[in-house]
This record gives sequence, structure tokens and C-alpha cells, in this order.
Amino acid sequence: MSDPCLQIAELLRQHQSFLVLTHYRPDGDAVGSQLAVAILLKQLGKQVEVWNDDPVPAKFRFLPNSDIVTRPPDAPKDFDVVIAVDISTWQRVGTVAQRIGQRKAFINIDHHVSNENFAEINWVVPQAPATGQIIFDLIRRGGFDLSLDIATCLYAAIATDTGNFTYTNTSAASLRAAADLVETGVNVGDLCRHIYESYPYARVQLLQMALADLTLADHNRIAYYWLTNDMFQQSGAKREDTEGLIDYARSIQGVLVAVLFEETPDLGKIRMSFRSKHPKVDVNSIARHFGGGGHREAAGARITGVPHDVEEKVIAAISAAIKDAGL
Ligand SMILES: [Mn+2]
Repeated sequence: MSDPCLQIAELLRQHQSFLVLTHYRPDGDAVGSQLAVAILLKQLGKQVEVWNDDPVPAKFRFLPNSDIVTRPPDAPKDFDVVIAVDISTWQRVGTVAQRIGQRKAFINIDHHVSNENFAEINWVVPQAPATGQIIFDLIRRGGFDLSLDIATCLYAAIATDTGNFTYTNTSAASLRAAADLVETGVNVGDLCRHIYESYPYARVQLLQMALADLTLADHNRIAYYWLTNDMFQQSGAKREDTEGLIDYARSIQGVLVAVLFEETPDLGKIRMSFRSKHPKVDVNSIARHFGGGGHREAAGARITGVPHDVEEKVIAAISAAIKDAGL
């Protein structure tokens, strides 16, 4: 088997026109990885387009080249190579999929254990805490230049998916990568101020409303709360402002699993995020049970239903998983 890293490096050098994609509702790893690949391609003198159904969240707009991200065009367009980053299932690319015409190669670079290997060349590394870390490997092992712009995007990607280097997925390799990125010139203080200390006040108001109804279940081992359409309306918060909100439920002592339920504008569609704090409780399998997926410690799903019923079903499933884990 040939090494997907070297295969991908070769394709980047060989071809001329590229489309770089990530999932809708992009998070820091998605945006950072997508921009890093786009900047790399521009450095190589290639033509690059970067599409997303959703805009780059405000707090990531300080990232270099963030204005390269556009909505897909109305008519399909041809490319030499399509590259998907941080996408576990092809459906998570959204309407973008319908705008891709002919392509010679299709690459999937990701770290979700639930990745469906939907492309022709699949480089999936579940041990990597962030897709950004795989891109870092691509740059190093592929013999590409690590510019400050790329380094900034990759630092943002790895930092956000490791909870700013606090989750159990933080490895020696991710800290080494971070050290290299800082050596390249990334200003950690500045970057963290943008990502973690520049929230709109509306997000705090949303959080205030949501936390007022925080619930503990299963002997305080499950913590969850809801973000309702009403709360979004009243606070003025945007959907993108929800990144990181689950950490408040997760941070409670004794809690093994945190859940965030979010009503969506799609009537009856409920978005759920799961976090596990115990190595024996695998939230990826819980999410899969509801048609989603992700990682052992962090996963998500979307289901259709009445909020009360959904909540009951989901909390029961988590309780069962905790019990099955012998806890
Ligand atoms: Mn990721």
C-alpha cells in the first residue's frame, strides 16, 4: 500500500485547479485545515477555490485568507482535484456536493473514527486529535514550506479540537506540532484572544438562558441543556456562536457525559453534541445510534422529533451506555 501522504503531496504538485471543502457549520479545525490547504496550494502557484454552505464564523475571520471561502456557485464547476478536510461523511458537505462537475482526483483527509472513506484517496487518522495535525504532517513529510500563514491556521485547528490542548486527545505529537508552529512565528496570545476572548455579548446572553435550565440526570453523571429557537431569537446569538458552549456542562465534577440539544430552524430537526469525560464511555457509538458520529470523546447527531421525546430517548441511551461500561 502506498503512503496516502506522499500520494496526496504528488497530486498537489501535479495538478493545476483545486477545490477545498469542509463540513457545513465549520468549527476551528474545519476552517483552519481548509485555509491551510488553500494557502499551501496558492504558495505552489495553483488555482484554488474554497466553498462552504455556511460562512466562516466571525471569531475565525482573523485567520489569513479567510475571505477566500465562498458559497458554491449556482452552476456545477470542474476541477482537477477535490480535497475534503475534516468531513466524516460526504453528506456533511451539504449542497456543495451538487456544484462539483468533473474531477480527476478526489481526496479525503480526516480524523473522525466514523469516517466513511467516501473518496478515492482516503487519508484517515483517528489517532490525530485534529485534521490540522494531519495537514501539518502533509506539509512536513510532503516537503512543503510551512509559512506563517499556514502555521496560524494549523495552530487554530489543533488548538480548537484539543480544547486548547486540554482534552485527552492532546498528544506529544500535537504539542510538538504546536511548538513548531509557534517557532514559525504564531503569536499564541493574539490567536487565543481572537478565538476565546472575542465572543459577542449575545453568546453570553444565550448561555445565560440555556444554563438556567441545565439538568443533571443519572445520579449527576449526565449534564445537559437546550438551546431553543426562542433563545436564539431573544439573545440575537448566531448558530456559529454555539461552539464551546457544551464545555459548561462538561466541566461539572462527576459528570461523565455532557449533551447539548439545539433546536434548528428546520422544523423538528434537533442537533445534538455529546462529550465524554470517561474513557469507557464512547459517545461516538451513542451518536451513531442516532445517525451521527464523530470521536470517542466528542460526537454529534441530528434527529427529527418532538423535543421532550428526543430528550428522553437520548438520555436513556446514554444511561444505558454508562451502565454497559460497568460504571
Ligand atoms: Mn476536527
